[in-house]
Amino acid sequence: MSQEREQASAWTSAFNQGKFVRKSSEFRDVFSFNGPFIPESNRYHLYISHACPWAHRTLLARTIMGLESHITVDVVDWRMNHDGSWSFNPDEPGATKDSMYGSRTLEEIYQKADENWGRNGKIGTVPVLWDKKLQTIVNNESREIIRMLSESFDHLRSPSGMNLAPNELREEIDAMIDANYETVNNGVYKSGFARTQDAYEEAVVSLFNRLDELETHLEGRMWLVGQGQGTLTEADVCLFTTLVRFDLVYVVHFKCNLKRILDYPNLTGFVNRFLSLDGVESTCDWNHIKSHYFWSHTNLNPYRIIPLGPMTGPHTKNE
Ligand SMILES: N[C@@H](CCC(=O)N[C@@H](CS)C(=O)NCC(=O)O)C(=O)O
Repeated sequence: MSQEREQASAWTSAFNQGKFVRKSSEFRDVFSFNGPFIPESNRYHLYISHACPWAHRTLLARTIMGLESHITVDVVDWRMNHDGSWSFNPDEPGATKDSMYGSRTLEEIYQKADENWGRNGKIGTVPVLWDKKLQTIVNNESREIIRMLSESFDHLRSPSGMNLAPNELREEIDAMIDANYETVNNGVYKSGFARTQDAYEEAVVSLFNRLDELETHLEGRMWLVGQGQGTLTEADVCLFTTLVRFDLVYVVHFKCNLKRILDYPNLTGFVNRFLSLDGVESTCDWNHIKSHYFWSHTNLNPYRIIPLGPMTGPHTKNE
C-alpha cells in the first residue's frame, strides 16, 4: 500500500472509533540561504490567531528571539467560522486587518498560494508563514516554523534574544516535543473532540499520565531540557501554549478535568516562570483565547455561553 493510502486508512479507522484526527499541514517548505526562501529581514509575515496554541508558538518564538522588527504579524478574529475558517476583523480589539492585501478571510491568502485551494474542501489553518516577495505560503506547520526561525534567523536575533534550539540540545528538544505532542498538545483536542466514551477516556488518561510525568520531571528544574536546571528551548514554548490555556479553557470545554494545572505545583511554577519572560505576557490575549473556544465550537457548546470563571490563574492578573 502507498504511504498516502496507508495514512488515509489509518485516519478512517481512528475516525470510525470516534477519535479526533488532526489534519496534516499542506505547506512544508523551509528557509534556505540558497533560495528560494532566503532568510531575510522584512520578507516574511506571520498570520496568527491569538486563540490558537499552535500559532502562539510562532509568535512566542518571534518575541523570545527578538525578531519583531524583522517579521511582521497579522491577527485574525477570534471567532472561527462554522466551517473552521478564519476572518479578519480590524474592529475587534487585539485583531488586525490583513495588512498585506486587505483580505476579508484567511482563505483568500491560501488561495493566493494555491489557486486550487478551496476546491479540495480543505480549510486553511493558522499559523501561516507568508513570503511577501514570492507572494506565497512557505509553511503552515508551527513546529517547523519555529525550528526554521531558530535555524535560519539566528543572524537577525536581537542581542537579548535567545536561540531556542541550540545544536547540542536538538535531539533532546525533539524527543521532548514528540513526547508531549500526542499526549498533551494534541491530547486536549483528542479529549475534547472525542465522539465516543472510549476515545475520550483513552485521550484524557494519557494526557494526565503525561502531565504527571512532566510534574515529576520539572522537580528542581526551570526548563524541560538541558543540564542542571535546564535551558529555555522550543520544547518549553510548545508545552507552555497548551498549559496556559488549560485551566482557562480545556478543563471545562474539552473535559480535561481530572486535575487543573493549578493542582500541579511544578507545572504552575513553569507557566508562571515562562509568563514572566520579557514580552511573553503581551503575547497572551486572554479574551481571544477564552472567547474563541467557547464561541466557535457550537458542537460542544451550542449556546455559546462563556463561563465566568475560573477566578484564579494568570488571566486574572491584570483584571
Ligand atoms: N499542525 C498545525 C495545526 C494548526 C491548527 O490546527 N490550527 C487551528 C487553530 S488552533 C486552525 O487553524 N484550525 C482551523 C481548522 O482546522 O479549520 C500547526 O501546528 O501549525
